[in-house]
Amino acid sequence: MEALANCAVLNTTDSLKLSITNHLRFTLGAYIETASENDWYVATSLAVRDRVMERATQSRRQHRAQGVRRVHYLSLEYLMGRLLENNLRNSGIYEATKVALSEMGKDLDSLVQKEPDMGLGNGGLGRLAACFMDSLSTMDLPAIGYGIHYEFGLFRQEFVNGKQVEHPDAWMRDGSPWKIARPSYRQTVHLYGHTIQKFDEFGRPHHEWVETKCLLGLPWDIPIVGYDSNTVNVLRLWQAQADEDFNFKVFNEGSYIEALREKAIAETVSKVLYPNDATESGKELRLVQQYFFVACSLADIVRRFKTGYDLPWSEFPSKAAVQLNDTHPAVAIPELMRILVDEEKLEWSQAWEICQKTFSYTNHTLLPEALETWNAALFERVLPRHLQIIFEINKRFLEGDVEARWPGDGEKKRALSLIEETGGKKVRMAHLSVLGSHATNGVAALHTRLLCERLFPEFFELYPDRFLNLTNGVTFRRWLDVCNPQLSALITESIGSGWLKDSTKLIQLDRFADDSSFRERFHAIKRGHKVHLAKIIQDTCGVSVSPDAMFDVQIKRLHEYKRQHLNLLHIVSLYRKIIANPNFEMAPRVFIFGAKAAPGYYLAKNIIHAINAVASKVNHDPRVNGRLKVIYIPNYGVSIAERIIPAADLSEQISTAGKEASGTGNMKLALNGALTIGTLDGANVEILEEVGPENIFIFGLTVEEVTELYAKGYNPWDFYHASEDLRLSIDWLASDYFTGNQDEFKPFRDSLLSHGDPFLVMADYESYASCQAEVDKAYRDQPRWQKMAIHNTARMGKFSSDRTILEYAKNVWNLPQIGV
Ligand code: GPV
Repeated sequence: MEALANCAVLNTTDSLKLSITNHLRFTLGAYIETASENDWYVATSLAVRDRVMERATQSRRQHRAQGVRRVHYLSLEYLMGRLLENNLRNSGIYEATKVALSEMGKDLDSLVQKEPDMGLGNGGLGRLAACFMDSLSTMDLPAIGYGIHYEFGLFRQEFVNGKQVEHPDAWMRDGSPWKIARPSYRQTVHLYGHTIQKFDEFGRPHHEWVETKCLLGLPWDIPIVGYDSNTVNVLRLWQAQADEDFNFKVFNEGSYIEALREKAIAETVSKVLYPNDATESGKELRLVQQYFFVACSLADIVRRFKTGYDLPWSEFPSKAAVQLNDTHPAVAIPELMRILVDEEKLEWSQAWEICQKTFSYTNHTLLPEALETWNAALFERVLPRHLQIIFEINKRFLEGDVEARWPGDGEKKRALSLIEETGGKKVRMAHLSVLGSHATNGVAALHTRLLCERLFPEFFELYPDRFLNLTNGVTFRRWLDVCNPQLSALITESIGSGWLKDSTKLIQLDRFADDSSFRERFHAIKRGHKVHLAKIIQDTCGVSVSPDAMFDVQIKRLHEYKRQHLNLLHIVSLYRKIIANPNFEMAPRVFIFGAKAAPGYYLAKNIIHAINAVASKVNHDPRVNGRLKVIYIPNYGVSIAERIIPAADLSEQISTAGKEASGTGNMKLALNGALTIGTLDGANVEILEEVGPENIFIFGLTVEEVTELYAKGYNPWDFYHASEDLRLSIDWLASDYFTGNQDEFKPFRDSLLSHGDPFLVMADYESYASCQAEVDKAYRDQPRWQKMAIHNTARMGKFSSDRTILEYAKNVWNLPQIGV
């Protein structure tokens, strides 16, 4: 690893041994002889961190010296998972560390398991942010990630009698060796209060925001190590604190306890991640969280601009790009306006131009229930000045560009307004984001097309050049090199190691599909992972599964649009057929689910219960005779995903067409040689283009067919009556057979029938079931299956987040790659 040659001496086994033992002795005060496994994990991480911090400082110094433009990625979620192994492999010291530890009688692979997941995100959006951080460092792009230092990440899921129960996730109860407090960069944030208008000596009005409440933001930095690169960027997470002399009046009046109670309230702001995935909740604390981290981050960016350069404000966008990860940080737009107009006294129009040049926005969903709007009255109470600014932006927009383009057209103004007027005023954060930025992107080709045609048609008409597609990707380091080192080594042996940094090279693996000895090795690696996963399943679920069965995997958040219930109906149908016909032939299958439901999402929880109820019947029914197992792995998250994905044979990507913006699990699974059964939705469309129709199983209605079906009038009962298989399966599931209570899954059945089946499960069922029969046939022809699997791995090069991030850098941020 050439890039690290300058610190080669630090990376020898002896040097690592010394560092680890020094940290054990001097940082942790432990005896080497009696140190706990956790002590060893912490000491090892600190030894790695020392080496990484050195490079973080160098990167920062270099970025500052060259005065480069930086991207600031604003995201309310980062699903980082564990850091130790990733950092070791990315910085090329995994082997040396493994040897160092083993010479001291310790096993690195068991130490890495001690690390709790850093689960500060819900699902795809948060994991995408984590993959992007990896790619930004790997591609030597100057970047800072900003987010919230949640004390509690996404809840830990447990099943009690098959039902989901949530527990707090105290991921940093024991501290974390990766994060470093930066008290000198603390920021103050104002909230609530009211505004007053004042006039300067020339009679010009300006606004002051007064009688606010104050919060402090303490930054924690986490170094982000790139693979084979010199750049170490940081992820900066803000923790909310009460003002030092918080409520000193109450203190002085002797209400010491009362004052401390208020202090505790201030600190709730960064206490916990909201567990809703792709659904907005509209709660005041959520708005406060959003503003808190945005205000801290922008103040930090502005501080760097003011202290680092002596440039006019017009140059601000040439130094700072700010990416909004969905609308969650969109309050950054009025916040920058407030800073420029109220504090820096810029003219409105100049401030607005700076704003639009600075920001860009990624949309991650078309689902109407996920589009954020804020009740204007609530917004005004929390951020009175920001609401005024939003009204002013809106007024100038509607009277300016909109009136010029569609004179006198009230309908167009209603459609484009930042304020929704029906049923009480609401601020539309998506409209604010499109208007306040120079670029809006979707996350897969189909999604971007629908964004332009259906979600923002008027904006697209007005500003067609602002819209672009940037198809998602995943980091091949974590999602192949770290989670599947055996396959990574086989690939490197076959085509060299260049593919880890230049994913287009992966295609060189394609020709090995015809090499039977390669196929055997590829298959043996898959089987090894299945044996390992089988053991995990035995330990966590108490069910034994055969590694020779097909591992059919659906891992993602539980959501009706993702249609775990479509999968379940098909399982119930197979179960029924097996019982009806003891000689029913099928390749043995293990259906594996992993999914958390938002705690308040009643129907999703009912579906979880149904899957568990079916599992407990199927897994204990002797008539099934090994053909079918159903496993629901509890507490799905990044680390367990790293065990499931390398072991998967089949990847379920079965959302209703037009609903999944992209999906990223689909990419990780195909990369690890799982075949996809999927709809023409999200990035599946592009996966099909890459692997070819002969290497994927596509079923179901297309976006256009869905539209036609609704235009004709959709009635799920038609499908119920037309398919005996479907009818018998639904009725059986809703009977008392699975739980002893025939009302248990009534919500589930009602949603599919009397409540109109909003995600077209009934309409797609037959197509899905017959596609699954094709899958069964293909699996029984193992040489064919393995060829298909290798083609999948070889043809995933497009879906590296390095490619995605270079497209952002070129087409949105105008960022150069920095060489050392
Ligand atoms: I909006 N996504 C998510 O995980 N949480 C959200 O709040 C929203 C979107 C997801 C989409 O559902 C996926 O299709 C997509 O792959 C992912 O964001 C990353 O773009």
